[in-house]
Amino acid sequence: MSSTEPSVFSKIIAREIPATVVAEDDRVIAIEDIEPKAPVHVLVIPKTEQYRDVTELAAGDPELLAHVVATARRIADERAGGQFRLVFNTGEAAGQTVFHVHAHVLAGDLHEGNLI
Ligand code: DGP
Repeated sequence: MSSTEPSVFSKIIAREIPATVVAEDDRVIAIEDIEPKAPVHVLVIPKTEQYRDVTELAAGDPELLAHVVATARRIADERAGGQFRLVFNTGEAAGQTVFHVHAHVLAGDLHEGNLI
């Protein structure tokens, strides 16, 4: 993400790009992943794009990180009986493609084949 071009997630938050929104409040939005890797695959995204990854978010706004985790918990409770995997890809070599911090909430019939 360059500092001048909004991230794809900022465009979704601004409703410039469509997405299936499953939860939203003043600080985060949760959307269905466009390429689901599990029966439940939701992204929980802080609305601010000032943090590129979870390490920056943890250092800069730990309360917002806790809110991301609590939102993931609630979605998993509602949709997957409370059992879930929470993934923050961190860095290009680790599979991160969007440099606007986001949590993958994965649940339902997880196995090695749908690890992201
Ligand atoms: P990561 O590889 O951790 O940076 O994950 C980025 C995820 O974002 C990836 O699973 C696909 C998803 N994604 C990318 N573009 C879009 C989009 O336009 N809409 C939705 N819903 N998801 C997207």
